Amino acid sequence: MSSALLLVLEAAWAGGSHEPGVRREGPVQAQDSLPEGPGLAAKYRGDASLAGDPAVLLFYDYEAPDSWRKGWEGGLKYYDHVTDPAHVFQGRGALQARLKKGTTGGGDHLRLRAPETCLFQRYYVKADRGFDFIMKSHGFGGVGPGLPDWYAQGKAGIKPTGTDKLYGIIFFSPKDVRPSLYYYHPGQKGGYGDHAYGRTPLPVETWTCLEIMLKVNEVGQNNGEIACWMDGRLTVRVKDLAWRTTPELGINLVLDHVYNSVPHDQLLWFDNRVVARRYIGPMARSSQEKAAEQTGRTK
Ligand SMILES: [Ca+2]
Repeated sequence: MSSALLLVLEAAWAGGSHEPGVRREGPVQAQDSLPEGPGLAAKYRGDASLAGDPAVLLFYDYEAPDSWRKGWEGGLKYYDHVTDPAHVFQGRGALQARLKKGTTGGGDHLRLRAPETCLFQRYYVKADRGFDFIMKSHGFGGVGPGLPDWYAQGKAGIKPTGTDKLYGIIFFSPKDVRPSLYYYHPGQKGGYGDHAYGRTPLPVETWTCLEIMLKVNEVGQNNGEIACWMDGRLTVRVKDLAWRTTPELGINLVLDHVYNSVPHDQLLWFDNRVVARRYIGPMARSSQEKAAEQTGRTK
């Protein structure tokens, strides 16, 4: 990350009706601040009809048993559809990821119809008790014209050229499982991608809203970015990235998690996954619904 500016943010905002109060480390200009708290989803209580918003490209509530596999290369075989209310965030269905001891897998992707320049992806995740595994979660990729889809994920250890690929994904850090960012760009130090670590561990046995943004640079400028939010709080932001040297390289892949050598059986649940051209933010809920969830957390 030789030329990129990494900003790790410690958010004081705790949700609800409070205005964001963010202590920033580094020279952040007010005019280029990223949104926090409520976003696009605030207009659609319970995410109802959010799928129809013009800014939304993909929406998954996992209510149907198997339609969520459609279009995904690899078939998302490590997921089961579950309806146990204990593991559903919203509605009647969610996905359960099975990470079996000693297994390696994942790395699925969905191809977008046309390259995009800035996308957001929000989802809810819940880790089982004892979850301690380092793994990648959800993110974005891009491959240049004529290159196969798998090139973005399948060329690990090779630095991008600015015309061939880009890659950015949320991953859970070693030891305390902090949602963090892992990304490949031409300015990275070595063959493998750069890391930018969040500070807040992923809580277990409770739902957390994660969101990632990837914005490509304008060709000839280093104004690309990647950022991560937890429950509407901006937790990691990397600026000044030059992802590409040609306008033909954009974001054309939505990525699903990859994992290697699982140390012991682990489970994760996912619900309400959205890809949009605008900041999405947490799901809008009534005060009663929030109170019910808070009660559940303290049990
Ligand atoms: Ca659901």
